[in-house]
Amino acid sequence: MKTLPTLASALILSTGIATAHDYTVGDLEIMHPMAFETPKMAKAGAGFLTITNNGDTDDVLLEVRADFPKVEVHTTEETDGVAKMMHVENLPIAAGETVELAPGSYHVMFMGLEAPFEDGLEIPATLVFEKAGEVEITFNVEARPEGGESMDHSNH
Ligand SMILES: [Cu+2]
Repeated sequence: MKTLPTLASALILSTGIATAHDYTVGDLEIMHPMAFETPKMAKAGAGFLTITNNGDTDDVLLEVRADFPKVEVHTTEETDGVAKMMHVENLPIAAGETVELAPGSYHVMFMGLEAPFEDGLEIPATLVFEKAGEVEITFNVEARPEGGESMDHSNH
């Protein structure tokens, strides 16, 4: 019978490619900011991360800054089977809650790319929260999983 690796050994094993990386600012924990590689001609790419508010006060993600002409938080809404993206000005991170920015839902949209995102690229960014303040993070670009959901933002 195979035993599952303990958490500690799993963490050691994960150092290398696609390392999970975390950041903390105030009561907020920011987990594994990443982006998928983009098609060659893509003019935009999407970033994903998870934010947990361990505090007793609600917070709000006000802004994401990165070195691109435009960076916005988007949400994806499906109307009549057509997925549409909408700009979210303020993303609430309620006390005790975890907000996931994931494919098909919220995401950070990097717009006006001059070069595609390639596997292994690191994208520095700053998250600006109403209460917790600013935190510098890095989005790690990862290869698209085989048969994964397409997140082509090229016509965005
Ligand atoms: Cu978008």
